[in-house]
Amino acid sequence: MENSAFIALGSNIGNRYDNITSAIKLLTGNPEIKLVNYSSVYETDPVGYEDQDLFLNMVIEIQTALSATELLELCLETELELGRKREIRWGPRTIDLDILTFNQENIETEKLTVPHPRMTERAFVMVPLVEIDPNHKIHGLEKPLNILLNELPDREGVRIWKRKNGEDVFAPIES
Ligand code: A4P
Ligand code: MG
Repeated sequence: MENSAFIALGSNIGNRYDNITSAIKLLTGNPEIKLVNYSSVYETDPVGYEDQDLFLNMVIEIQTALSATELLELCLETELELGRKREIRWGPRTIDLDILTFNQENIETEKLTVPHPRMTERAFVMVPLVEIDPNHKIHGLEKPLNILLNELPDREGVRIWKRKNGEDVFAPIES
């Protein structure tokens, strides 16, 4: 399991929490993937296409023996399995799985761009990511993630919904 990746999960259709936890179970059910860490779950205002319901978003950290392309394929299969239909770009979705980073690699193929090109502009990605790994540095970016997050304007659109540690204990995934 030599590769390390962060994956962002988002859902705003149906039982959003079920969709997110089912996706994590499907991904980590793969023998080539090990769950290393996960964030709290956040409820977030829609970004990009605003006339849609609130999202739940979170981030997980995994170790994997899969290549980045194989991981993307698994993410796309998992989205389909959970009933994802692609209709409107940035529109409503049962589940969206985005590979944020893969080791320290820069990947630019027809199907895959890593680091995810919009990740540092989006508080719904950055808040959960910084919760897990505040000092993480993205290859090619000078500032660590927590500094980049502090510069984002729309942080109040991201509200804690289920805390990982605390009174509302959150243990969606047996790993
Ligand atoms: N693709 C390329 N790079 C990647 C990557 N790093 N990870 C390709 C995953 N996929 C990647 O994805 C289209 C294609 O992107 C895939 O087939 C893959 O080959 P998609 O999921 O169908 O497209 P999308 O998600 O509609 O577009 P996009 O640009 O990924 O959207 P974003 O940027 O993910 O935004 N607001 C809130 N509050 N919370 C959200 O989660 N999500 C979006 C989607 C908009 N607004 C949101 C949220
Ligand atoms: Mg996507």
